[in-house]
Amino acid sequence: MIKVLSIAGSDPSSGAGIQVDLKAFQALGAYGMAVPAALTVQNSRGVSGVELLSSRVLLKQLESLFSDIKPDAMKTGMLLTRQNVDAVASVVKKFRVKNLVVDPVLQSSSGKSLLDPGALSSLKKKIFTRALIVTPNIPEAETLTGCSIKSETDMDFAAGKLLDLGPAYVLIKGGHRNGPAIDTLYGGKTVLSFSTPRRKGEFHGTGCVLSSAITVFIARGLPVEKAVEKAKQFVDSLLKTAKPVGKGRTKYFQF
Ligand code: PXL
Repeated sequence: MIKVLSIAGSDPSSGAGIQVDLKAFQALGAYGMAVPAALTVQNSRGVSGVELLSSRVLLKQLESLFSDIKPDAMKTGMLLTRQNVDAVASVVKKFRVKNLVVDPVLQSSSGKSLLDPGALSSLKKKIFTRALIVTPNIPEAETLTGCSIKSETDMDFAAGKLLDLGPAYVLIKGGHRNGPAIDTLYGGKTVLSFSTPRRKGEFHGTGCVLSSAITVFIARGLPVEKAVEKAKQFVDSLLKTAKPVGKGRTKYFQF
């Protein structure tokens, strides 16, 4: 049995965060586990609040889990505080987590901050260093590097800066740009681009599902290049059938 873990925020509408991560793990046939790092107050119209959870309890949960069930791969999503980032980093170090997928969630689509600005340097210094792959979208890559990304050259430069922080791979997601949705993977022998058609509408949880699917494929032992390719195809298949679930416009995935 393949076991995977998500450490991320809770989205009660269950289109993002640990709830959707578990759905993706299940859909891909893995045994999914989840530890919440923070809570959001959220419905299909957006995030209206963010609540802290104790980093001490987060650490206790992770220590308890890792002393018993070691995941084959794990991902991090919304971590909210520097204390949470530090707790996750200490567990990654102590239990020598190798297959670490880091989705550097910074903001909700509605603009709510999902990571304190004071946690950025810890995330880069303590988590990125130990990551197999980091998966920022363009706005996240801009914040993480301080570079503005307007062209392919800018993206290559920002990816280089992120790779310098220590992860083996960086996947920059171009979904926020116009034209086809092109994600670019840096860190292997060659730079690889993955393109899928742009689907109509706004979607909720795309980044969460992509990083969860990458986590499952890595846990299965696929090389990162193949894991990203298959995860991207998985997300595209979900985009085709996604539908609004509440009063908001954003479409949610039906697994
Ligand atoms: O998509 C980013 C994201 C991640 N995790 C949680 C979220 C969101 C966006 O709203 O709520 C918990």
